[in-house]
Amino acid sequence: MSTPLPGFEDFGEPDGAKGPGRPVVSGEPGGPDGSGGAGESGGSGGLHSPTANRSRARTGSRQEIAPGAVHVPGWLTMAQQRELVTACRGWARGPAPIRHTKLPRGGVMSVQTVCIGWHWQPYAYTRTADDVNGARVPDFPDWMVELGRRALVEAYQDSAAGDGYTPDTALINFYDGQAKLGMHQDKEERSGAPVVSLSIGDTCVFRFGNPETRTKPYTDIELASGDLFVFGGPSRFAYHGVPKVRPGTGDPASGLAGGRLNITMRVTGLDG
Ligand SMILES: O=C(O)CCC(=O)C(=O)O
Repeated sequence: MSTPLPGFEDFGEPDGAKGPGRPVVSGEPGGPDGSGGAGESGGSGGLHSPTANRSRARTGSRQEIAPGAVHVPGWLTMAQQRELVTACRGWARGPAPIRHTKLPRGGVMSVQTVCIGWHWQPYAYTRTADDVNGARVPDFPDWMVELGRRALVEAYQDSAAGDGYTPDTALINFYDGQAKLGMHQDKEERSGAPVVSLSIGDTCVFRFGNPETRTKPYTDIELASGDLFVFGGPSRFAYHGVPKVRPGTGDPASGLAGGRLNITMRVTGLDG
């Protein structure tokens, strides 16, 4: 598919969103405590603020779903969500536009995906989007590496948890109200480093299982706009999926008037 699909690009384009891979807000300090408010509408608590996410999780709501798998509700500020939406919209335009991934047996995924750093297609990573238009995918930005490191510190409540964590790819998925993602493992990476998942827009049901089987036991949780989910350690290769999105549950202030955006940062362990 060579042109961006309707859906992600059409939903509530925020003012000033231009160009691929550049957040519009940069270097803005957070509020007095650096955290920003849960419903803030200004530019406070942007992606470059190292303190923006401090103490943002709703008190007592951080939850370990399985060993090494942690859900942190409300971790991203609204300003960060908007910046991420803008950056992802830029990447969705190209050089390799967002697409419904074709599966080897002829199926097509209902989710739309665009990649940065490395391009994923079933079931390998390459630097060029060979199943789209052959273009090289954008570099993985340093600000996202920093965000990934802060995510690990928060999820594992360990100031050293992000040390040495250098994600080099992200799969950016857009779900309309009907899209789903079947139970699968993220296993094309040659690294056991954690996966950092960020959700924006409509709430979804996220099913998190176990590394052995795509069936039970699993836990269903709701991932809402701004939520962080990290899975590493014994849960790094657990099956997971998205059986349902709840249309109309997102806040357009995130920059998405509808649908759900999910970003998973990973370490490929690949060279070149
Ligand atoms: O959308 C999500 O929350 C999960 C995405 C996912 O599992 C994947 O990209 O492999």
